[in-house]
Amino acid sequence: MRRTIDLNQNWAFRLDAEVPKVFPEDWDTVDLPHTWNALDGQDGGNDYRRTRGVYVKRLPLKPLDLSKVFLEINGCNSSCEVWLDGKLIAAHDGGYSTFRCALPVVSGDELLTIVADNRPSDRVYPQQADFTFYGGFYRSVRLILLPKAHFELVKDGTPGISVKTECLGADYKVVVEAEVTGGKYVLFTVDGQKQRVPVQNGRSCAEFILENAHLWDGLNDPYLYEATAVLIDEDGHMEDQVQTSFGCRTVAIDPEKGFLLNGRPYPLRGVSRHQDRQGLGNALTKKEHDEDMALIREIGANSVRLAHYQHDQYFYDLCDRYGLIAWAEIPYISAHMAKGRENTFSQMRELITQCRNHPSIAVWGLSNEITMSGITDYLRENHDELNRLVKAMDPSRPTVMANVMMLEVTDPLIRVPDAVAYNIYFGWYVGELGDNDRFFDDFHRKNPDVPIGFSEYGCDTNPAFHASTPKRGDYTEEYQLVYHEHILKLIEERPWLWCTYAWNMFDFAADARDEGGMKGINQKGLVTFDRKLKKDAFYLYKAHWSEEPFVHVCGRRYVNRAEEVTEVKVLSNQKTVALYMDGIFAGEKSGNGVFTFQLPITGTHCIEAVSGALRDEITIRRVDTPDESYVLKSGGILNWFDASGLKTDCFSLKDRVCDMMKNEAASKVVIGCVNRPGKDESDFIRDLRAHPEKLETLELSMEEVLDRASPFISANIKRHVNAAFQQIRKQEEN
Ligand code: ADA
Repeated sequence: MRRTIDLNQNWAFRLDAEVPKVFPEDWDTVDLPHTWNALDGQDGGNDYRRTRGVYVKRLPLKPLDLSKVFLEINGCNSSCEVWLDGKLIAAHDGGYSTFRCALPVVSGDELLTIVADNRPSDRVYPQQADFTFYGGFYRSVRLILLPKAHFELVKDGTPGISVKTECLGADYKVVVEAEVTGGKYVLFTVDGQKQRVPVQNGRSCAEFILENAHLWDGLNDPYLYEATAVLIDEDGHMEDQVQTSFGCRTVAIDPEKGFLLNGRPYPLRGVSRHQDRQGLGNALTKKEHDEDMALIREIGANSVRLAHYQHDQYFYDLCDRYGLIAWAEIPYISAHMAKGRENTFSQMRELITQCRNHPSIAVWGLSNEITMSGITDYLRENHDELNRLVKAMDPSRPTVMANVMMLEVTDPLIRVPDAVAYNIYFGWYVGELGDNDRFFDDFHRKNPDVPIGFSEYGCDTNPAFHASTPKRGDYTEEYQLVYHEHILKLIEERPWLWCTYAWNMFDFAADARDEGGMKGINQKGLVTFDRKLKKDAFYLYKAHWSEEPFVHVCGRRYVNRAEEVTEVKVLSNQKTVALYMDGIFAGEKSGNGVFTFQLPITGTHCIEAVSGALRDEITIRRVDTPDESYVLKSGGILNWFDASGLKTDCFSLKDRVCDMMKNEAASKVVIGCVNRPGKDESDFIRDLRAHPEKLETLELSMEEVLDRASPFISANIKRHVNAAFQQIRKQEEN
């Protein structure tokens, strides 16, 4: 039978080194999981080391081990090379999936060198996105020692066993397949039923019927079965064994009924999650994954969008175990790369091959905001082919796309996958909260046959900032609450939204960012990057989604209040809440999640909320002058796309219109922007449309023109336009 050897301890490590011929005694020593960007990838400046990291270890094998030795790497970003005694033996592109290769060992103490490479690339996704691409071997690495007859483990990082279920009514047909090398039979076991099936052409397959199958039914009852496969050789010896859990359930997405689980409406209401943590980067252990899952379960989410790449297998296991429906996706994101086509296919093949047994995964995400940098025929073809690949590999799950808000709701791309969703940020980047409602109602009216979801929404929030009159762009906890209250109402009124995901459950690293008083961090989380602080909006979701009784008084960090009467919001999933100020009854309210009180304040007060045996309290203080520490000091918003290395040899929003009009391609983009009617557009832009000759001498930058065009020019729209200009070189190519 197979054996495994953990290789995570004591690697010699050095950045930018050559592959050594002998063990480098003078290098640093690190343990895996490891990233060299744990700190510089989270401190802002968009200057984290993107380079090659070289890890070296002497193999710990004894002669008897030398049957068939394979190396398993569960996550290396973004590409990796495997060297044995100074000879390159394998390579892999893609930073989020499992990769395995055979190690042609002879002595067993060969020098093993693995190289992680997160340098910019024009063919490995992601290259342009609002999160840090940490470099390193950030998940576990181990050896797998196999007998001569064994299950497949190299092809697309397969687990060796795949389980496909088919609903027959109350019964389920379960097809278990295995790919093998050698061996005569495979003994399959499912729910106590056994079948011994001969190996034919390296494969073996068995069909079982589960009568009155026990369904995997989301949060209600995430029931898991086990499937085991044992490979038996000619002499009847058990050579190798693999197993997987699986679930019996059906998923579907309907344009009007939304998401269906086991045939009934089951609207996906959840959050997105990135896989990094303050101080650790993406080098997490099960402890961090468990903590994240516990927080997601605490608010009562029934789904999680695991953005923007394949997550650790362990996290999908947790979704299986606790009944959270998962959206899985590859990092085909922000900008299509002409040379990246094969990488989209290989990352998708690996995602499906490695994750298809998880009942929690309901959809395969093809891309995220991929049209932001312009739409080409190649991009469209890439999506058509990627969608065909997914449907061929796994017809049981819908394909989806998360679109950027500027993608026209009538663009043919929305009909490539089985369902679409949009990342919409009105009320944060621009516009007002009601525009989110108008967007989805407009989409649904124009495309009644296309299932629509809300794949991202959120606003950056620094728990240090507070205001009694919160407003868009102030980064206060109070505005985050107003924002999410509005969106929750939008969602409750639109059951046809097949999914909705708050972006994001946790603050995460985006080293190019510098906004909201925090460098290098996207602060749209309901929980801070270190998982230590639940922002008030966390409890808003808990009040609407969780059964666990609680009361939470908002504003504990908004202590000093320069006003005579102050608003105190209480969040709870109880029907009524009473409020006491300094022990004196101050009122009782009934409500649905949010209970708002207006309190006259004169000094320092203890504010206590009570509902039955539940209670929570905060302290606030009346002050004469506003506490300046609660207010974001002015300073530009440096979005990730501002600083993500603008190509200076190409045009950008920063260039003057008069200069761009001298370039044929750039002038077309300028005129396209001017001629594009926008909501509440200004006379300024109308005048330019009526007198295009003015553009020839207009010395404003294109960004200034957009800012003057309409209040609804979002940062996302700017990204879109900027990326189009970035495709155009400034010098006419001779
Ligand atoms: C986009 C993108 C996310 C994140 C988000 C934001 O929708 O898909 O990765 O960048 O915007 O926070 O602006």
